[in-house]
Amino acid sequence: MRVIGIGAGGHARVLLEALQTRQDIEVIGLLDADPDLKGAEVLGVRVLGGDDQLERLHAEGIRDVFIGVGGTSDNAPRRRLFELVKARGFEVLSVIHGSSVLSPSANLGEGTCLCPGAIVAAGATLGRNVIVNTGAIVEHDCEVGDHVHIASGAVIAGAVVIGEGAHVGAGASVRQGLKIGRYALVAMGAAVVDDVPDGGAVAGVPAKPLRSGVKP
Ligand code: JB2
Repeated sequence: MRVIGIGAGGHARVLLEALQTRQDIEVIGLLDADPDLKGAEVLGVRVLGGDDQLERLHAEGIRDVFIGVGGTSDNAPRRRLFELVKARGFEVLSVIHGSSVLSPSANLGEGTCLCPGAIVAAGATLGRNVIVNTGAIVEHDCEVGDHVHIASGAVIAGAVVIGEGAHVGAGASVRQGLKIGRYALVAMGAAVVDDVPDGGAVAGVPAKPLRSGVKP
């Protein structure tokens, strides 16, 4: 299968390395919004230009992309890219690193990626375009919405519900059974012991609000 990657930065390299171990996949190019990167090579794969290349690539028969743009707090750009490629007729690959652990009773939506050492436990349900980053743990029976990013080393205990587009920062922990709202932000290293409202932001140990919630 011939595949295009969206983005040519750090997250794209993580996913590219995982894909380059697969015999059935050939990453034939990357697209990046930075015009200065055109012609550059990332792990031996050339940057072909920007997202305006998608139409041509589709016409040439490419049907599969991976979304290699991550982010550190705002998941709206990744949602926009997911919607863009779907509107152009592409399928979004779920990149599952060989060192990750995915329970057979867990469910992953389209384009959801597990980075090196990530663990997704029994009965967890993850939506579309989710990142479970390096070494992060999503425990049993969690429900994770579309476009969520669970950053490196974060631990989501059992049966937590995370709304669309939320960001859980590196090394944060979320107590079992809590609800993290849509597009909420959990700062890195936070220990979350209470629900977080839609659009809310929390930080610290135990985590306290940084801003109040906003209507979804
Ligand atoms: O709309 C876009 C777009 N917006 C930004 N389309 C395309 N095709 N590319 C886009 N980009 C490109 O994504 C930028 O020009 C840049 O080259 C790349 C993002 O690279 P960067 O290394 O800055 O961030 P990242 O998203 O790969 O990684 C962040 O998120 C990861 C999950 C970093 O903060 C990492 O530390 C983190 N692990």
